[in-house]
Amino acid sequence: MNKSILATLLLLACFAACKTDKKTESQTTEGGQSTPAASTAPAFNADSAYNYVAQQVAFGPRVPNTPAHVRGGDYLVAKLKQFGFAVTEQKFAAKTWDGKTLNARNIIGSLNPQATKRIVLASHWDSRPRSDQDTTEADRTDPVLAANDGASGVGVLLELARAIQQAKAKPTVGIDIVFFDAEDWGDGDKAVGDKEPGSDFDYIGFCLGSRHWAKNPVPATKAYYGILLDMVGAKGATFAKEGYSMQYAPSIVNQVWQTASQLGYSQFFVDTPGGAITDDHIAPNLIAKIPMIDIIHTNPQTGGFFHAWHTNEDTMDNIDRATLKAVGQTLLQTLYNE
Ligand code: AHN
Ligand code: ZN
Repeated sequence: MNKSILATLLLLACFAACKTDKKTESQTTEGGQSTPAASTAPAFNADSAYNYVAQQVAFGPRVPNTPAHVRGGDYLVAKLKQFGFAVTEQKFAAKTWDGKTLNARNIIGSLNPQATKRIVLASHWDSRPRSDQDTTEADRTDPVLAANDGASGVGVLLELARAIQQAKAKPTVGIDIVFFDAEDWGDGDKAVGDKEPGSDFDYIGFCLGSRHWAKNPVPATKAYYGILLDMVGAKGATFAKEGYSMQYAPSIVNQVWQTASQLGYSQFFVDTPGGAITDDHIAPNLIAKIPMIDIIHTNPQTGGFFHAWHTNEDTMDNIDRATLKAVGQTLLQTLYNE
């Protein structure tokens, strides 16, 4: 083969390769217009997410004002830094409905801090101080290990952070991961008169960290929207379209559920209206005016929470990699679609 034929063949080969590359950048619709195709998100590693849940649980219950809470918080700060996020620790004194003062800390990790279009991803990281829903009365004063009710959402977000750090293609939006503290001190039976000023909404003693953050948002740039994760690790979890999410941010709910459906996760993200739940998305919506939705496991039969909610049984035994994967991959794809 002479040199000029070889050069022509190489040129043709390169041309063919370039042509196939281009195909992934745009798609032609039936109408003939070219629309940008969503970039494919990196893979979410469910084993890795599971380990991040287990590592939090290994500290013991992360109840505010205990050494396990301090160690658990330090672990989250270290992980976010390791994954290349700029970390802010928002320390504050949280006043509880039963007269206690908690040394609380919201932990915020920011990626792509210059981006003006930002998305908040949140989960509470504290453990409930009492297992008041336990069937065994003697166990009701025990703190909750909080594998699902706390650590699961945090584990998903840590793995999401790691997956983005490893990925060649980064999302174009800015991302703020917010770990809210002191969510779970509330009491629906005893706490009264904990209303949001100017609103009928009663927090019944819950959500102290998200209320502090919503009044003092970090970073100050108002997010385009937010997604809260709560109890996203149990086997066979179902996420109905939570009531306040549908009231404040229906388009975000439908966008996330549609992305889940496209990825084959409709058995988790069920197309059913759910109850309205007091949770960490309320203050961001009411105070910070950020449309934030809540992905939360409820039982479609009873409308209640997952079976081990606020009991001694909220352990790693309930955590299932398939659920973590469905939530994490859906979130990653949602970010890469922006
Ligand atoms: C109520 O119990 C009213 N809301 C649940 C908020 C929560 C507690 N999420 C997890 N733990
Ligand atoms: Zn709880």
